[in-house]
Amino acid sequence: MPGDEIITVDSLENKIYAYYRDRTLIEQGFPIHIQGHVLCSSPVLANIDNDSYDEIIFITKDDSGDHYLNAYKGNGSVINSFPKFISFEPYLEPVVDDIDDDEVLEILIGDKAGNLHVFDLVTFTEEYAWSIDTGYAIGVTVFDINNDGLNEIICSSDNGKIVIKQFKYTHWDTITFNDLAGEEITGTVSLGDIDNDEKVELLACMKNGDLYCYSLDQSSGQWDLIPEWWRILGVEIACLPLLINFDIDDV
Ligand SMILES: [Ca+2]
Ligand SMILES: [Ca+2]
Ligand SMILES: [Ca+2]
Ligand SMILES: [Ca+2]
Repeated sequence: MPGDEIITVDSLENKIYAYYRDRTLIEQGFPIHIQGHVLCSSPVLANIDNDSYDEIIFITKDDSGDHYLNAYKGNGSVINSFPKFISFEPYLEPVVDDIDDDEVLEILIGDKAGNLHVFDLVTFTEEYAWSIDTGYAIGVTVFDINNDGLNEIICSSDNGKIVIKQFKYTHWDTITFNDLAGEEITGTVSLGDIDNDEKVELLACMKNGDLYCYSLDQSSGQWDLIPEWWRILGVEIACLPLLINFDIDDV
């Protein structure tokens, strides 16, 4: 049924198609095509209205160059009060998660001035905004790196730094990685326990073909480079393979 688990695909014709898991094309309400708008992001799925189903969320740009956040239900209908006007030029693929433990989803969107904006997904009021060091935010991921039940925001920037924002209820801590030798990261970093030692690893792919892997020492808070996981792939890497199981108790 529409709204059941689906796979969405954006096309070069600025349309979003949706498929059931058995690869059947959903025809009711799809493909989504907003006339006069250019699709500016891949779709992300998140449950905005607290029913049992995810909505499809994506950014578009209209003829005058204004950007909008769009949200559609699985039957192709628009969610009330969307689209939302975005007052800056978005740069990152949007990421949706609850980053401040209030059981309300936020959406994270970077801009070309190097800031990361965090909005309440439902009301689209801006809750937080940070400048990401001196570079552009080129990738962001949300993950509980220290297993304390609170998500961290891990943001990679084009100047080879990784900035981690850590929610502390009264404030946010910032941890900056400076160890990447100024190499350009290809985008979002991946996190998970890749060697099953109950410590989380961070994988970052560099444009020069290197793959860096760091392990977090929880007691010192230091990220240690794991030499045996440092791979020189020797080819330019376009993106990072995803780690499938993010549960740090598991492999
Ligand atoms: Ca929903
Ligand atoms: Ca929240
Ligand atoms: Ca945490
Ligand atoms: Ca590990």
